[in-house]
Amino acid sequence: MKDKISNANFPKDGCTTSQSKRVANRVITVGDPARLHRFKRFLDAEPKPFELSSARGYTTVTGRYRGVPVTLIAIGMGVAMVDFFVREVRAVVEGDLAIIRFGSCGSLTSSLPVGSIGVPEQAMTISTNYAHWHGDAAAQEPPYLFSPAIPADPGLHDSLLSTLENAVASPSCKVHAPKLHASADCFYSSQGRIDRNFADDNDTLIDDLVAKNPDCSSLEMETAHLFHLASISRPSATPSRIRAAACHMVFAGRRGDGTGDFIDPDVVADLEPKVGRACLDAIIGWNVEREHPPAGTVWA
Ligand code: R1P
Ligand code: URA
Repeated sequence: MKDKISNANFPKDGCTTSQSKRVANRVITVGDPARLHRFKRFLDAEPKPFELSSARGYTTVTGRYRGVPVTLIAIGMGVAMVDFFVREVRAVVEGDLAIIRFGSCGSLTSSLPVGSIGVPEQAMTISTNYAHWHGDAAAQEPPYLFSPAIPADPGLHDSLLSTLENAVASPSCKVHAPKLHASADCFYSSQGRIDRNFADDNDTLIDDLVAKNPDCSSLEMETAHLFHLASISRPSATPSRIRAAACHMVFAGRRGDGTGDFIDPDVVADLEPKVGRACLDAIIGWNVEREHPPAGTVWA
């Protein structure tokens, strides 16, 4: 079944994302390739990590961390990029996949201040409802749609949370486990940023979101789709599972007391390597069933 899917739908020599088959069962994904380049130095020097940047904007580094095969992949921004990444990695990796996303977010509550870390238990989506602007029933349609909550893998979430609490938490950096995070399909309109050049109809979006989802604490763009794909992956067909969890550094205050706050670059420089290392520690500590070393000479 898996071969059929790969052969029919995916390029023969690796994927659109150009990860080829050199992807480990344990994956850390970030958005920004610069973030990936800053923490790929944590990988073991030997065997020399495999590295590939694709024309489609993915950067993949596969190496070992404390002897365990791990892949780091920078995917850029947005739902489409997560979707290519997860589906194409699933198509080429045998066995279970454990994926941790390490990203940044905006905060909707003063209990998750700028400079803290959120490790959400669940994530929902905020999607542009095009029917609000187009078609016969436009007047009746709301501009944005809120999905139900989609859980992270509870075990991987707990393991990531406790690793971050031990390694990163300090008086100046709290590690929280918000019940709910939201991933929007855009950075501006569907995250409630006002742009007078467009009729986004989003002036009340953040208030509506929080009124309907009082637990929703933060906003970014990819995590909910990652949790969604992990939860609908078909263990019986592959046969294997995808387990996913995420942590976000809070970059911006979007609501309440912290509105307008933005993280200091020095705080990012201090936090990012600690969080990156904690993600690596959590992923290698996780028990991956049916683990296969990635293909390629250094892995033989
Ligand atoms: C927006 O600036 C980007 O930052 C966040 C959002 O999800 C979006 O991709 O993620 P990264 O910090 O992973 O880039
Ligand atoms: N990433 C987002 O998508 N939104 C924010 O507010 C901050 C980071």
